[in-house]
Amino acid sequence: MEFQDIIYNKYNGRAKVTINRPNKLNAFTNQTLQEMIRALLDAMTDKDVGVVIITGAGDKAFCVGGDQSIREKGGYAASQTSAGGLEGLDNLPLANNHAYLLQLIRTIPKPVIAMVNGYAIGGGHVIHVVCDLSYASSTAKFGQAGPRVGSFDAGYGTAYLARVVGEKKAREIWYLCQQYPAEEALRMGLVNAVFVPEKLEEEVEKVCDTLISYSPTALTALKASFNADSESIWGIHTMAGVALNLYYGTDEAMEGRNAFMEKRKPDFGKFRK
Ligand code: 2NE
Repeated sequence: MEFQDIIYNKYNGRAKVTINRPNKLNAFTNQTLQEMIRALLDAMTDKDVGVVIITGAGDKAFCVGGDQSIREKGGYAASQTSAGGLEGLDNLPLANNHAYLLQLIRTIPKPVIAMVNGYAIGGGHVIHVVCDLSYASSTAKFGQAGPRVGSFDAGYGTAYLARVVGEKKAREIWYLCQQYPAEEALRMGLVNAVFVPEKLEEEVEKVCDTLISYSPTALTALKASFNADSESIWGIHTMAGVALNLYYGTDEAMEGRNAFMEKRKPDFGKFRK
């Protein structure tokens, strides 16, 4: 399989998806998301794959969400689907591709591990949140950026996050847009363990060995049962996606995006109703 924005490799029962845009802190475009979806569909249907790992290239970022440099009024620029993309999905808004990716991570009947090697911010943070397990480098930083940059990722980003860290913490994460170091993420139950950067991959490989040695059907049934209780959040997520696509057409949302790109403080005051 040919890809432009990700590296996809399979070995010893693992399928590994590495977001490969390190010079953009692994921010995603439609192309990136479609490639991730294609890779995960392959991992889902390959019976030699028992566990999936998602990570980012380089030592700075796991993923920092949508690529703000291609965001315009109305949303992110459509990708010209090239090798690795999903033909026919290139005209879908980025928020929809992101939503399908999140739902696929939940649906794939095998454990999906986020190996968080740096910043996990915005839509990149939500990718790790929906993974079955998250392991972080001690240098990783976690957080949401929406209200600061004119965006929101409600549904899995909010209601599901609240199940993971509790309502108060989830609201704080979204309302204040702070960045949380890995050790704090561990304390709030946002990640399963933290390792020094040199050990992260080795430790994740050990977890994979364990998972692969266990009954795949038992793991599949367990994953489905954990999902069942939170499945209605997919409905909230798709509804919020409709709102997000409308919001992206407003001057208020553009003020957030433009302020970030121009490295200035946003002026949202005039939009308060
Ligand atoms: C990621 C973060 C916290 C890093 O901060 P810092 O201070 O370490 O670095 P800096 O200088 O802000 O960023 C380094 C370079 O990366 C670019 C920056 O523009 C900067 O470029 P240069 O000045 O060196 O040329 N960069 C960072 N994030 C980027 C991004 N997302 N897209 C394009 N370029 C990016 C800090 O940079 C930050 O807060 N970034 C913004 C994160 C963000 O806004 N993410 C999108 C949220 S919306 C979203 O993800 C989404 C969704 O949730 C649902 C559907 C669709 C989209």
